[in-house]
Amino acid sequence: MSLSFFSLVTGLYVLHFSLALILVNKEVPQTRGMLYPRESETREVRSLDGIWNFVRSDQANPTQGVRDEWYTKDLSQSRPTIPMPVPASYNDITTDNLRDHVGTVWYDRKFFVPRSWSKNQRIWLRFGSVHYEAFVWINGQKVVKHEIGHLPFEAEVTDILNYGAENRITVMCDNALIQTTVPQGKITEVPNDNGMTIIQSYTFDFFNYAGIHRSVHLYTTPRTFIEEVEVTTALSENNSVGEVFYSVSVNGSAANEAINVLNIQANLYDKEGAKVANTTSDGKLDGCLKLTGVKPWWPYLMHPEPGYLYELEIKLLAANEELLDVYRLKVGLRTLSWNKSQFLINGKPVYFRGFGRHEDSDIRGKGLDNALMVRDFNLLKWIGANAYRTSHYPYSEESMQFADQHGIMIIDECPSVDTENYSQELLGKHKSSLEQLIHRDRNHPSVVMWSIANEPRTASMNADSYFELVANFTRSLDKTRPITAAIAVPYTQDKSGRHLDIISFNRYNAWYSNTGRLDMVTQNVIDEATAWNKQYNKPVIMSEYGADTLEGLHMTPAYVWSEEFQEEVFARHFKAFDQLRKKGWFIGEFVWNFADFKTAQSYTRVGGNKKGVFTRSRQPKAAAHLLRKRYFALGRDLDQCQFPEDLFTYIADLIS
Ligand code: BDP
Repeated sequence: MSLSFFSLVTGLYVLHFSLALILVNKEVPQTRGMLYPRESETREVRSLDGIWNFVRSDQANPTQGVRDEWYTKDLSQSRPTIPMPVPASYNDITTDNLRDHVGTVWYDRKFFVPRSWSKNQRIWLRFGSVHYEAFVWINGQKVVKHEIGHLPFEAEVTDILNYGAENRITVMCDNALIQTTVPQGKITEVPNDNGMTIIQSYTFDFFNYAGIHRSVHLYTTPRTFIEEVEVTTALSENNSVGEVFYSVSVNGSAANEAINVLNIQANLYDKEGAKVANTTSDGKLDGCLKLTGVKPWWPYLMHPEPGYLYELEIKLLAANEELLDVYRLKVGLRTLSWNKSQFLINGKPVYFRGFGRHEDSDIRGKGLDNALMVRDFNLLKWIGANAYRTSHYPYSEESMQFADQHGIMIIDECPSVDTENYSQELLGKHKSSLEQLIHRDRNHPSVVMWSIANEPRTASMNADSYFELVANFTRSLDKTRPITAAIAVPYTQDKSGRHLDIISFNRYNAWYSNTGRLDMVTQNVIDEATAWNKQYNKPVIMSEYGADTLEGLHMTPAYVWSEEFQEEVFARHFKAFDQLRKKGWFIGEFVWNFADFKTAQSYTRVGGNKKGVFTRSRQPKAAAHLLRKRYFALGRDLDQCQFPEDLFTYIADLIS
């Protein structure tokens, strides 16, 4: 072997090793507390939502506010402020180009803390979510910092507040996404007409809305209080006997001897308010409530009474029976199980019929909006869907509660989109996003699956060990739900599927591939789904398919972007799905997307992504009526649901 050949081979070998990343499974910080703020006889909740004062930093000088300590006085004393609604994304509120601002922005407001609140209790400040990174001060003192949007965070502020007086809260929010944030992005400095400017780019297909996206609350707890409640359920005897296992954590050292021994009194009430089970623990913080004649939690259209919820009342008692704290939450009794071909709820196989969605609307962006949420659930029920994926990040806690109540199943996705350039730091944050998500959502009966990523670049060499660590970590936090990821790389290249329980794949036949070719949909879908199943021997879901559609554009024969084309694309997929369903391992179909949504500017997007079955203002396109007929037909075929009276338009008396 010549020397030059030897060094070439060595060079390649070294190159191979330098590309293979050795990932270490490091611990991630554990979330504590953060129960959804609810009033009770021992707790008060106050909203800080409203109009706040707002300042954007100079893009070229994002840390100026911190250096100049803007948080030590009213923002208006440092810079002219503008009014900004909370909760809302700040991007689409003004008429100048705040939309494309990159870097930090500042919010502040004043609020009173009543004299009746005192240091005899604890006061907590809680944010439903701030995107992407938040730094919070009260009365000039730093109270909390949090990274990763769409997830709650809180801090105790008891010792910082002025009681019976005015207080100031200041928030700095940073929307910058880099290669080690979740999701990832890139910041580059480029020349423009005024010299140099900063550009934020990202590969994911939704607008990087930012700001205080969900509600801000102050709430009180007693000094010794219920910090965590974790609930799991079991059903037996043909779903007629139920068990609710609860586990409580208490925080607060006992200032008085009497509360050194704590007991939990747990009461379970049905929908009518009748007590159906109760226990009192003896010095323990966990236990089980058993009940007969259970009404299990069923998905919408799988049962005449879907989304049945009990109320679990947790009372923390001192040894002398003194009531220290009370927290109530809704509980649905259901079981989940899965195998190589099925996913079952309460022992019954599930066929998912749903959507990928976005939290997105005109003006408020990703800001929590109850009107929009209720409208969306009305539309989901109108169209006969039984599920959606929280593509591509955790949705509001309010919507999770709503899904519980309405029996809509959720595939709960963490904010990792288009995951690539795997690194130790990214792994840590990705795992942390799942830890925070599972901690927040573990008690929701509607959550039936965790999605650990959307369209990760799983063909790359490091994806195997990366996703093994992410999936194993997720499993270590919750063994009661299966794990999936929405994969888009070809099955021949994927390195993540073997770490999942259920395979989900996204594919745009007749749109991104074979554009306009309606004759190249059905067989391709059948072939690809079958190949995924063959490769991994696991249940398969088509988690995205669809076509951009401009409402009101009609063309026959069907042509891309027209309403006719969207309907045809759907129908060709339905045909594939029906053949796949017969194979026994195909368990669901999710249209992309529920509604049109905003994206970054691009020549492929007219005002955003138009693959919605509903417009951005939540009105149906023609395909919505078609999809509705299919979803109800599936509901009747599989789950014996009733058809709504207006499902079919009268055309003629065909019976006589
Ligand atoms: C998929 C992505 C989704 C996009 C969709 C599209 O998962 O976020 O919006 O494509 O391009 O690849 O419409």
